[in-house]
Amino acid sequence: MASVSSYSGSAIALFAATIANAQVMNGGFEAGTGIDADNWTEIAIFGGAMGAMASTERVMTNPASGDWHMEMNVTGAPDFGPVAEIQQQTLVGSVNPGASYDFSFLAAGNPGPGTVGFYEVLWFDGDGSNGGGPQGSATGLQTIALNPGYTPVGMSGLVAPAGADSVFISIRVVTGAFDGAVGSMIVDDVSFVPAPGAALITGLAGCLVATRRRRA
Ligand SMILES: [Ca+2]
Repeated sequence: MASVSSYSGSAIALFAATIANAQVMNGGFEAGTGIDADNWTEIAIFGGAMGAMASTERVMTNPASGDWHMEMNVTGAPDFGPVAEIQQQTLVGSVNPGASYDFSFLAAGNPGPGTVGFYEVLWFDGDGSNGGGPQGSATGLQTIALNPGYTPVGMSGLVAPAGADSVFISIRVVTGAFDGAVGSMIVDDVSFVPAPGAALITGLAGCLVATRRRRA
């Protein structure tokens, strides 16, 4: 009996998390295999011959919620400035033109010399009905203020343009091409959801339409 009730608790928690992150899949990084999180592209760009390194891994060191989060580390060298990044393109139909959305995540980090965190959300045409690919930037390229503790990051009231059916999310940390350039960033609870105010307005508009139809 104990195992049954703990299973239903997990199922309810999972259901709630799915609703909260309706547009982003696996925004809390709980699903995955080892260091690879499902639904996310994990990128680590480094090279040269002088020891530059980058890593992007799902880990359990310091989650904001659940058991897992993402960790990105960069170490620069005189011949290379590395990049550690996560990306996700949401499903076709996850965004409706004209609707308003809120993008948010939690980030913390140690911005050593030369290190900056960035994020950007691009409107995207995933089914190719409007030429395919990016349909403009929702947020512009934004820097992330990195503090030792998790801090909310993001932007609200993002209105989807005509031709957008999804978004492309990029969160990354970069450092310089010099000795001593180093930094790290952790991320959890990535969310891209309809703005609550917009949902309310849509609901009210629906009521007005229904009222008019009834009178007619
Ligand atoms: Ca998590």
